[in-house]
Amino acid sequence: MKRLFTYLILLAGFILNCSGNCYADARIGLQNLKCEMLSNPLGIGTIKPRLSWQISSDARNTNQVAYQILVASTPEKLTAGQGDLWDSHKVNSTESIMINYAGKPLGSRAACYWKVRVWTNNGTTTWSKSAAWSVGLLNPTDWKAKWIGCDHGFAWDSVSKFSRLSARYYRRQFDLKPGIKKATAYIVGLGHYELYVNGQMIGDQVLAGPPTDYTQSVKYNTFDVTGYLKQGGNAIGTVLGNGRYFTMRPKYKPKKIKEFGFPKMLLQLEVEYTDGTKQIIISDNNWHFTADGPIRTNNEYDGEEYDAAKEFPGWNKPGFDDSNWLKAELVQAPGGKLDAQMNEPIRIMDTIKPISISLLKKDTWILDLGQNMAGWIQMHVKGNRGDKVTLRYAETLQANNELYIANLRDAKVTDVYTLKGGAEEIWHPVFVYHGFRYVEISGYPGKPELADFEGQVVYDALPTIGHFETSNDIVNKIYHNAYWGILSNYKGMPVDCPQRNERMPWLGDRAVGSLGESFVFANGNFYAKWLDDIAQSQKTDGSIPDVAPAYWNYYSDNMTWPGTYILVADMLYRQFADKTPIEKHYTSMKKWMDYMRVKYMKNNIVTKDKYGDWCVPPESPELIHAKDSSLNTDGQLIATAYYYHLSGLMQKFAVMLHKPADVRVFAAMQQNVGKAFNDKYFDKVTSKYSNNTVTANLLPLYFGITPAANTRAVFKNIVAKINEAHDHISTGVIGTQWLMRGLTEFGRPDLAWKIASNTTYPSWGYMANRGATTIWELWNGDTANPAMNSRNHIMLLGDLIAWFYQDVAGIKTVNAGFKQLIMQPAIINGLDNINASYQTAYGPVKSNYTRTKDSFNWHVTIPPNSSALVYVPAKNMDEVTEGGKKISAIKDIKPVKMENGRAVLSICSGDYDFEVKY
Ligand code: RAM
Repeated sequence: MKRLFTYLILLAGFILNCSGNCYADARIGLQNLKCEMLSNPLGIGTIKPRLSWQISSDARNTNQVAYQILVASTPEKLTAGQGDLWDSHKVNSTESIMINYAGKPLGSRAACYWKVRVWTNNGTTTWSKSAAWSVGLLNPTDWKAKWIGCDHGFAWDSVSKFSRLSARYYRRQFDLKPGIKKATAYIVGLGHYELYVNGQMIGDQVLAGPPTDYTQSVKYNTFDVTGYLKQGGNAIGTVLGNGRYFTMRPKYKPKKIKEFGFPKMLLQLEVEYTDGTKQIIISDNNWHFTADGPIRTNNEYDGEEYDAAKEFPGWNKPGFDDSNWLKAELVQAPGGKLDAQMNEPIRIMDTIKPISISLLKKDTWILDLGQNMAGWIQMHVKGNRGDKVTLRYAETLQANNELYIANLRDAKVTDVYTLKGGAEEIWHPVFVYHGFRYVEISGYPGKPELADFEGQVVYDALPTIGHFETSNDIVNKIYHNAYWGILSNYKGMPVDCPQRNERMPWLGDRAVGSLGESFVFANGNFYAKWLDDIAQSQKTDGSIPDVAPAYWNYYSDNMTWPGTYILVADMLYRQFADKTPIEKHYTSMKKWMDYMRVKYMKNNIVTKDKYGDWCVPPESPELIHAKDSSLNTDGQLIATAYYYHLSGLMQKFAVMLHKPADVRVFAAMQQNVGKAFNDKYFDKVTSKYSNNTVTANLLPLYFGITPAANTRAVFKNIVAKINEAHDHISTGVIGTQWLMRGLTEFGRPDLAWKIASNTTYPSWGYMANRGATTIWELWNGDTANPAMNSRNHIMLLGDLIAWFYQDVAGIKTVNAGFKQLIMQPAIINGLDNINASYQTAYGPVKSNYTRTKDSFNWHVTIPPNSSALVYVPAKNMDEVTEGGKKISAIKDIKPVKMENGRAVLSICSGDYDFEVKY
């Protein structure tokens, strides 16, 4: 085969020329077809979805040169090669992710079947396997269903600070004709729902659907239920739990806690027959309900109580006698716009076998899962009708082996299961979750055995896409703790912690953490949804809260927490090449920047802050916050530095969106703010900012406020300050967001590594050595006041995880979405081995290296249709071999230059084994 194609890309100022090679026998294929980054896109909320695919190839230098997409309205047409909705024909393009659908206009309910084939420099693929998506109900008039519910409690309920509300069970029976072709169910169940058709549960989602500000947006789910229905009598059953709709603490602090109301639902089942006719079953007052079922109460903070003796077998099947059930009431809609859920559902993602069970006192046992987690316990139990098992959850134990619950505040976190008796019973709660490692079990009939319990780990179904392992055990343990911390706190929104009476989506915790997380989990849709939550919580004057959805009312106006709105939009673009959040939110972001400027900026200094450098290691072990002013950083300095940094991002967004006037405004703003910042906080004699904390110096240095001539001196002050702290961390939530990357960028990755691998206080390793299996809220989490001391909080991770991937493993995107990479692992004494991989939208990237005193071996994988500049540590080009050959003899590798002890090489896709012998 002849060379087919040569293409040029502009990469970090270099022209790379990745020319194709002749692999006549190259096997090239297509995989992972995705629509809107969702693996199962049913009932999506857009008629202009974006399509992506991955190319697989056993040849190096495989680059797409053209593609053809076919979209058909039926699988048969697609098989026959008829793209009746869209035939893109051959499009000469290297783009393989986020291709905008450009076929016939789609409408509500459109079913789309699609496939793609690509031409590459190494040959042409056959058509991919087919994939599908469908469109949801886009117009309000598509909805014929009515909201039903019951806007009051019952005798056994209580609407008080510690609310108790039983689950509501709804059912409807109906007849269907023969010849069912297709049936689709659309459902909203607030706060949470379970859906059954003819006795079978639909879907494997749990804690469905996603939390929002229900007065702004209400998410519906779509299910294909064709296979569950039959001609004749059918039944639908739903169970409604409280979730965040009926809040956990009603009538308690009305100014602080948002209340929505009693659980309610909307359901529409659309049935199509083979003869072309249609039938629709909707929620209305023909449904029956009861609140007197087995789930007696469900409260996210306090737990779930289930009385199996109150079960009513067959309630969700046809033929059940519901004559003593109540008639469903028509109720007010929650107020928010009906939107399709476009982020992954929550599922049981993992299970854990407990490691021990021990008797605490008569009839009371302590179960240890060995891992702090969020989810619940599934229990097997056999006993008499009416036996009650109580499960209480906690993160740690007291010295006397009792649960330590002081840090849960007033969350009762107690599940109670009442047995129906007879055969073995298996149970777990469904509308609440807990954050815990230990479970206290009391009232269990007989002797509970380890095998009777299983931890079920519950979080958003985001695939794990990163792997990071080093030769350092403590760093590996920290990574493990971070991994568990991150997943524990995905609950349809990023919450701060999963255990105490809080669990709130605090913005500041994710400012930079979300970037690190994006290397570990495919969180693109998740964070895109959260940006919508944030936008919906913006006040008309522009103010953005610290918690969004604003279940807690915290419009405190500061730069660091709300600023996450802008940082996350940038993250989604960089990591996933998703430009939509920037387009969608630009106006609201700008409005917020203007609001903060007009209201709080004086002489180009932002005069308002709230949290400072939250949670620095304090001067004494029991404190939550340092009182010693030399440890804290001036809040106005932090706010102003963030204003500068965020203006830079707004400038970048304005360039992307072709808004030249805004580009000028934000550029001028940056200049003015930067100047005022240096005038106010920089001491030219000592090169120290303000009171010389690491954070005070690091923010201006890393953000580029520090004049070029002073950067070395400022960096020296940072290093001196860290040395003064015996090479330990002294930053809180804010400083830690830039620390590891800052130290690395200015030439001290070794110091960053020291901080990352410390085991003495304060450090992530200290937490691990004190038994932590997640990350703590406080550096001194083992000694501090329990009032604010969660053991599963991830805000103190700062930029650690991003740094692990970007700088330690050396996997970085140049622009958006890893089409072009910079592979530049930091070389650190004492770090001998890295084993890292990351699934980009193009496919897997790998960076595995081993360093000995006389050699450096580095395995690199770059996925098809992307390219990289690799930085191999070497004194000169000749020292570097690949696969045992000198690089000058390998045509796939283009030497670019020598730079700071690195041979910089340009490579395209494929596997490479670099070696340097010293
Ligand atoms: C606490 C939580 C949260 C943090 C806020 C400011 O309630 O620790 O994570 O963002 O404070």
